[in-house]
Amino acid sequence: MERILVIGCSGQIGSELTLELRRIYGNENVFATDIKQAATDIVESGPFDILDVLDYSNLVHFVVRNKITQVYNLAAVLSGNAEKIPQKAWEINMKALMNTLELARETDAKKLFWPSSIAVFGPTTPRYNTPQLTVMEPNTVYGISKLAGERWGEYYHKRYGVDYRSLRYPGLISYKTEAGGGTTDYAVEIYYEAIRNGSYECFLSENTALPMMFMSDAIKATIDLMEAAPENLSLRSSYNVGGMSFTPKEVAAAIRKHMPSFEITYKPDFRQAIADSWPASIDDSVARKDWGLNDQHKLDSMTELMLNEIRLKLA
Ligand code: NAD
Ligand code: AKB
Repeated sequence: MERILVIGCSGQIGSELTLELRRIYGNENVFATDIKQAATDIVESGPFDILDVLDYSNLVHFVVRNKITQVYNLAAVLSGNAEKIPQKAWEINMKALMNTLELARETDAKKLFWPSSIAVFGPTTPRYNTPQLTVMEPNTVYGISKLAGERWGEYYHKRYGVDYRSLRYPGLISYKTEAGGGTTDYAVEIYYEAIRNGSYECFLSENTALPMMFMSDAIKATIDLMEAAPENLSLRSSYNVGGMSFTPKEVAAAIRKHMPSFEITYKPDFRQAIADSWPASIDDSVARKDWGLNDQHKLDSMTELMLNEIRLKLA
């Protein structure tokens, strides 16, 4: 029986991934942790503890005491926030990863999921249909930490047999928990503001295309990757996953199909330069071939869901 530790269960991904893992593996086998309080549904459906991934000794004790076999490590400072505190963000992002790699080397928690990002690519990378293997010269501290992290993950797999697995998530869109300080956050905020105010001031320019994925597709992809037979995984760096690609102007048009009076204005800030350095769309054919990536949502179906769910949530 797998016993699973989720680090970062209170964040945008963790708040949904934890519940799905509990549905599959049983509530009592999924240990939710974070440095901040979790949502009521997580606290009430299974074990929840405050745990700092940067505190290695506590982490090891927790894992041994609870006989953990798998770890999903979601703790990180995202791209927009990282640019405000570059040295600190590097320290946090790398230590959070290295502690769980060491944990996997030293304990029975041998299987580790750690998310990478489209931020591993940079301005010299081919921008459209970005290949799995290509030029990678990220120019953000977040992207540099994700690229270094991928290299360390592959190294621990080859050198120490750690069962490290990873996805290069695009921008993730969800209604349960608001996004945590990234460049793709506009694509979550826009739906909230549409319902709250009928308008949105976007921090990216109207034609900035970025790859995105709806949260339920991302969670399915994550668990499918973790459940894939090891012999099917040709990559131990991180898999491209693309989902869909759209611009702020296109999301606004999709929202107007349901709310004709919705208005958008554009006031690009420092995150524009980050978005301009990232791919506009992603080639994820290796993930499709190796372990059957099969995402469902496109812009229109996701927009309808987002508007309906946020309307209910804010009512
Ligand atoms: P988030 O900021 O919403 O959540 C991260 C969680 O980690 C927070 O609840 C935070 O309290 C927790 N945390 C921070 N420091 C911690 C520590 N020292 N110990 C324990 N917990 C700590 O982020 P998210 O959007 O859920 O992203 C999770 C992971 O996925 C990150 O590695 C991020 O880089 C990656 N990712 C996210 C996206 C996206 O669009 N959401 C895209 C690409 C990659
Ligand atoms: C961010 O914008 O920082 C994240 C990501 C794509 O890694 N959403």
